[in-house]
Amino acid sequence: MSPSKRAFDLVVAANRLPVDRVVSADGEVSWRTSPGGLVTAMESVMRDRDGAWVGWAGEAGEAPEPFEEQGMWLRPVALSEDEVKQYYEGFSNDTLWPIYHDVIVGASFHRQWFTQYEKVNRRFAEAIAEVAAKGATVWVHDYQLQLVPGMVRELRPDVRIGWFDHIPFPPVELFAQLPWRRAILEGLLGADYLGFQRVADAQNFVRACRQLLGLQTRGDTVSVSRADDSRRVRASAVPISIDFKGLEALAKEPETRARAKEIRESLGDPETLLLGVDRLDYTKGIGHRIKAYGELLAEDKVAPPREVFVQVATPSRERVEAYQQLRAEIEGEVGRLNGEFSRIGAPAVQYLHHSYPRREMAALFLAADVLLVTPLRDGMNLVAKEYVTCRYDEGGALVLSEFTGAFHELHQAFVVNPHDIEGLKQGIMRAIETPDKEKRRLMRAMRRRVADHDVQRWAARFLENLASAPERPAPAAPS
Ligand code: GDG
Repeated sequence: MSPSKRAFDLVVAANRLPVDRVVSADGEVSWRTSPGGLVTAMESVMRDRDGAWVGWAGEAGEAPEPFEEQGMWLRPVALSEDEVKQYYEGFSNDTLWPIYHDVIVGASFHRQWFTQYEKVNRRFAEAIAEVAAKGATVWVHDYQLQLVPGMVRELRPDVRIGWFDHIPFPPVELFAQLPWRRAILEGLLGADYLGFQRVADAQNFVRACRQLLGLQTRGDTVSVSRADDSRRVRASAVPISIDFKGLEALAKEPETRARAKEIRESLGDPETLLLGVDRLDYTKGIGHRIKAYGELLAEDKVAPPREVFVQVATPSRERVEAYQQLRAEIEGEVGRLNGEFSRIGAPAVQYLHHSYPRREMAALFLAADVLLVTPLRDGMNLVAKEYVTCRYDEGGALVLSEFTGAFHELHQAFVVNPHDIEGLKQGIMRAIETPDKEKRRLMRAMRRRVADHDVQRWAARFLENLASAPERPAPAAPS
């Protein structure tokens, strides 16, 4: 069989391939595993299986030929410059992302963007159909590929199709704004099983099917009944997690621990090091966090160098206007606080618009006394789980927004509503002032939760749910 005609029992599809193209100084091209939760999660699933991954390689233009990398068959999907603008930056990140995150910023609706979204989703579906073996399991990821399940079913009725939603699924009142709501729901209903981060997300989806498509629903199951297609589709919560063992081992390495110590020293060994780590995204509540911290500085409840606040804001979606505006706002606010409250050698806020290697992230987590996770809406928030995972010493405290998926699992966090600035300030102060012994107890409980519900368990649960999804009813006997 020629390499381009290989067929696989497990096919994963996500907007991006799990690798980045690296070109060395002498022009040699190689591929490096890209950082991020999805990749780490799926790596462990793909490791022992005969699996293929369908996704965009990250550069506009022609796609590289399919290739094998780290035991996976990678099938790149091409995107033109226009498609990147309209399918990815436009429809995915400027229409769907705001609607699915409670319209924290307004969504833009352009018919042309949806046309491109449909076109690209079809290209993904065709690539999946090409590499899936007979009866294969197909696992589609996230909001960029919501039409893919239906398209794959048309092309390949023999395969089993699952979809996992990494972000929230909005209440029907918001979802209903989308002029393309019917196409999206019908696309998703092409799957046998749909996985969501929270029970509420799965319920929102089921309700949308009932109210907008008039379908019958019962509990977590939607009945699709068309002349040519009569099935039941299940939608339930399978919250994502992280590779607990792998990350904890990295945090325990002497090099990471030494780096954590060095970070604290270089910040003047503060009594309390507060940390935020987020993609620079308006969903993450970075502005609310900075506002609350600014008021604590003004009230002299915190002061550098006794308290130090480090905010890592990883560059993200820099060509989308809302993200450019957000960056200007956050950087203006950080500048204002530093102008007012910094002392020579002791800045009030240390702001870093960079992305860092994994070890550096683990060292930062290990160094931080308080982690601030204050999103206005977030599917899960892996950073919260990574923090408790790195704290093998049971030190540290987590301030956690109730609008994250993680809130539904990490009950021992210092819970805040980021819209309530007074409450947020109190949450931060409680995290600083609670006695260490009590904080240790809380941290221990959160660590147990993540250790028991790690990413391997998440993937296994998703695949079990997919395998046991309601079977297609036997076709009626001819009369
Ligand atoms: C979406 C959903 C859901 C960040 N900066 C660096 C870096 N990161 C890593 C973090 C973490 C991941 O990126 C970010 O994951 P989050 O869950 O916090 O947020 P999103 O990117 O919005 O992810 C979210 C997730 O999908 C999974 O389903 O939880 O709700 O929005 O792993 O550590 N990693 C490195 N350098 C950085 O500078 N190495």
